[in-house]
Amino acid sequence: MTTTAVRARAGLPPALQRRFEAVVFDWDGTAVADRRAPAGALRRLLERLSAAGLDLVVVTGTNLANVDGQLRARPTGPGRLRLCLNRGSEVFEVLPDGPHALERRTASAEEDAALSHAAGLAAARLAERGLETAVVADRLNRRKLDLIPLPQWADPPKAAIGELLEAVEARLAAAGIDGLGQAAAIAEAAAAEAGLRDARVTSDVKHVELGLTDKSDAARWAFTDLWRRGVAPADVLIAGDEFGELGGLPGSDSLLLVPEGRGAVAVSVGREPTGVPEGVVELGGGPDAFAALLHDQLARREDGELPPLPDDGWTIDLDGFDPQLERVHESQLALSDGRVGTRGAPAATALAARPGTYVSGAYTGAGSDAELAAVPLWERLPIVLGPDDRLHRRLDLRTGRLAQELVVDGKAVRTLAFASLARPGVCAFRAEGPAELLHAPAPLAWADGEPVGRSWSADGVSAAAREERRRDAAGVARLDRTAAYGLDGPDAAARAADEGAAAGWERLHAEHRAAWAGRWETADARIAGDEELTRAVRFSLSHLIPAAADSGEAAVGARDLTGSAYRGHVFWDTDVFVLPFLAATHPASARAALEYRVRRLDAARAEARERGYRGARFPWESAADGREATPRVVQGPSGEEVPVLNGDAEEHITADVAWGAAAYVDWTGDDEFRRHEGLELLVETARYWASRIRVAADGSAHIDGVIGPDEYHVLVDDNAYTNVMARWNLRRAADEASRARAGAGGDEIRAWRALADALVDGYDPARGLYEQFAGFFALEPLVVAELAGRPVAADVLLGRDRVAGAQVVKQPDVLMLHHLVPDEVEPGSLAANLAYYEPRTAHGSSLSPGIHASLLARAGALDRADELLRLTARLDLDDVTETTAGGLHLAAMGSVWQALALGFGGLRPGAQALGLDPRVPPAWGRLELGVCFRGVRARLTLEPGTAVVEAGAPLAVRFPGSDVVECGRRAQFERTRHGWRPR
Ligand code: IFM
Repeated sequence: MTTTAVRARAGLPPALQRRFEAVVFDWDGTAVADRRAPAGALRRLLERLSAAGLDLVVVTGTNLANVDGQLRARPTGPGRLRLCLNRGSEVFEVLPDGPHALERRTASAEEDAALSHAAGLAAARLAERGLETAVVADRLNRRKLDLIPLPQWADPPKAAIGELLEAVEARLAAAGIDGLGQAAAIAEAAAAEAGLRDARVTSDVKHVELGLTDKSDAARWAFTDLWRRGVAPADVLIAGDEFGELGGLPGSDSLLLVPEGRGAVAVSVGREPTGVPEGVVELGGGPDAFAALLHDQLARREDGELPPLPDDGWTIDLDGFDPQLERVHESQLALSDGRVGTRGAPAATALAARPGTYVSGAYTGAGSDAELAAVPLWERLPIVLGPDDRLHRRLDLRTGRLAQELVVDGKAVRTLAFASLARPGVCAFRAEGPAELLHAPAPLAWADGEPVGRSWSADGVSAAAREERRRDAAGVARLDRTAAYGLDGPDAAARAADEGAAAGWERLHAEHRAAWAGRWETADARIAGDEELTRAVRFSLSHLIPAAADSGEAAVGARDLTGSAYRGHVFWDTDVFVLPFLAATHPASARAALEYRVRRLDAARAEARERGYRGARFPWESAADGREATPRVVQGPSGEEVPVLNGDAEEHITADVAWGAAAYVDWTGDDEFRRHEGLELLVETARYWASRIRVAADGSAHIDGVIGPDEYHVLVDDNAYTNVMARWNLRRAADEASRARAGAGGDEIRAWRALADALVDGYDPARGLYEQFAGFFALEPLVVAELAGRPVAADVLLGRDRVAGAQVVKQPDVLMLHHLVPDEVEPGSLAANLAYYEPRTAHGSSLSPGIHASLLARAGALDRADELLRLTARLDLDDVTETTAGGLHLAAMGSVWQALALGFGGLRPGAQALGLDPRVPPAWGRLELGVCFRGVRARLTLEPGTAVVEAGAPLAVRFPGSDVVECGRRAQFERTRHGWRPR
């Protein structure tokens, strides 16, 4: 940091003594003294700030020729320079080759006529009082009524505004008008009389201006745009010179204080004769002071200062170090970009901590021994955290960044880490503190602190890291570290690390933040009346967003890359619980998760063949090679050996994989996949079922000896879930193969349909119930809800043998059918099956309560649905099942999204339209959801009686019992006695 910058900083008020991520500023009087002032120094400063990653937004009433003509900045980024001009009517992005228009709001012919009419009326009203004004027709969206008393004021310098005001007020007083405020009120009344809706009446002292837009529109645009780049209002500095009243009117820069920017820091560098509104920092000093502020921001960035992570409702904070809960906390604070995941352990070595970095698809060992490979860590410092030291960790859910503050032996170290969502596989770490605490012997290290070096490679996984150190004038040491991981060999890892380091920490940071913000556009969900529930829901979404990379293949394990439980194996959790979220919010990631299955189709064929069947049989658990990886025994609660039969018998996985592929097609409309890989998956899985099904002498078809989703009952016959999913699989394969005229011949297709029709499904029309498997209704009748609080591990509570002989269900089994394939079950059978099975379900799996929440919402039982949604959303936050230490329950997180989107929102990807059937609990007020259907991104605002669809392009929606409605960019519907109708 230069000595000038140190001096400039020393004089700044505390609110400004920090790093900002964006500056939104006024032009005339703030950035430049006036329009004739030389701006060369400012140009160079803004270009350097852009290169250092700061976003800059000019908001001014004037036009492009004036601002760009004076500034001529040509920034290279990563910080963006945007010009919001003409009082909020135009936005330009300035690139190295000059300004490019981003937005332009032009008045329609009607609006223009209304403006003229309003301005004419206003001029007439003023004239009636003896004040003659000329109406100046201005570009785009406004008319100005000239108040200038004398020609010498035609282009007044900013410094002379006080004198001009006096002269104008004298002129108004002569007409009996009490200041600018009253002149504006007269114009406002005229605008209303002329029927001009939402007119903006302002004054720059020279004129009274009537317009369709003003600076507040520009500010609103700026904050929305910054939010989309991952910059929260709390990270923004607003600078102006006229916040206080002028001539009875609010200062023009007070229009920058819009609700969208609540939380931003505002500073005035103007003279402000009437003071500034509450909350605005009064600095004074004009453009020189503004330049000093910018210099300070530049120095902070060039010194490598860490960006703050403000607590704006999107963070998870953990204070202190609790050895008992440490591993739970590390899972909760895990970072991932879909290719590499890292637990949120302290950056220092600490007893009881279990740091870990995992690379997607990187396993060691084979068969059931295959487990996620341990790779060296990238976020370690050479510090040991003792019992008296302090630790605070904050995860920003919106941008996937983890900040830590450690105080070790009284010395403070701060860090920030992220796994780049913009460059999956690349991780960035920054630390500041005393040099000796940052000086690790090598950038890559093992969990116990043992140094590894700058590069590492084993078992096909490679890692490389680069480091840069510096020290600022105040003596604070700083460290930037970039690491890269991958399966493409050491050269690729080294190249990615070099490229990351060359891009620089600020660029990595800015692009990562923007990538996250982009994902929230379609992934966010908000329960307007409940910020704590919203935060818990967003916690789930924030771990689902980076669950899968969006190219190549993604092996998404049950705990993804947040912990080593289940050894990183892939289950149905991915296809059925996680994939719908990805397909409906970021299809490329869903496609990568499916690619994992596509590339293991041969392994699945081998599984089927070796068991004497045809087609493809997917393994219950799998790792890199796609072969069965389920352990054969596990240790029971008292250390006893428990045989595990799931690998042999939990066969529904084969239909689940097919279902995931179909769900992806239904959400995305990806025809290429549908006709090729998707068809192959459906056909090969159908072939498996066709060879697996036993046809009895009476012609009925059966599947014997399976385990359904309810794992308390093993080796059962005719499990309703397995049979109906197999039926669905055969029928969907038949439909797709006939439609494509490929994949299977007519005889085979006919045989599939016949088998599907013959499969028993356990439905008892008299009771309206599906029997979970043959003989279930004859088991000991036990209602677990009456025996214990739930969730409960009923097999532990009652013993494995007792639950095996009782009507106690671990997780939805029959009910999964109502959730996944409602068209395959008896119409109207949801209520009876919910009423029967839910009280008998222990919710002994984390996969259970979220699906029930979804179904209960569909059935209109909103209170219980809300209760189970809350339980699921807090499952890992509260470590409800005491298993979070091993990693987050990603499938449960997927079920949180499904409960909201499919349950409460009633979303269904239909053939011609997105199905909608909202059931919003009145206590919630409003449920807001993002979604992407067939390439169209939409935002849904759902209330008990209304639904608003805002889409980036025309979107077809359908409410139950109604025709398809083609929504434009915005459509509103209301619930009537006859169903939902457009309003
Ligand atoms: O796939 C699940 C299963 O349904 C219940 N036991 C845990 C598995 C992995 O999450």
